[in-house]
Amino acid sequence: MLKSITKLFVLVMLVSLMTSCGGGEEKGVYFVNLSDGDTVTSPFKVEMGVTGMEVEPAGAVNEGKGHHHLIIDGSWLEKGEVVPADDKNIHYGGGQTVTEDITLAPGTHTLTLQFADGFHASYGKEMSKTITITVE
Ligand SMILES: [Cu+2]
Repeated sequence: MLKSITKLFVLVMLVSLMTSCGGGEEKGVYFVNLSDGDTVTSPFKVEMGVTGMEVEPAGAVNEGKGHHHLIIDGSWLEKGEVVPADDKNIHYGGGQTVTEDITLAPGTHTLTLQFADGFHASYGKEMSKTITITVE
């Protein structure tokens, strides 16, 4: 009896250890196809990745879910701040993770990925990533 309880205990410990490893995935966003310092030509493709959260279309606020925004020559937004909608702040409210047609003037630009909730309220710096690219 005691032996089987010990076995069960060890099993439970192992399972919880494995689960916590999987759940310990760091939250963040990243550019799948671009790196800091890259040179591109317009129009160019931007693939957006996220870890620790899930992409869903805009409309309702659900915990742990949201959509991507691409901020051109701007900065990440404080948690709770609503992402503006203009030609420098592009929403992917359909739940898109890729855009094929970003066109920018030649020169140096920053691209910021900002993850935000279903009402477009920023998840803050933790859920953002900024890179600098050169457009030829
Ligand atoms: Cu949005």
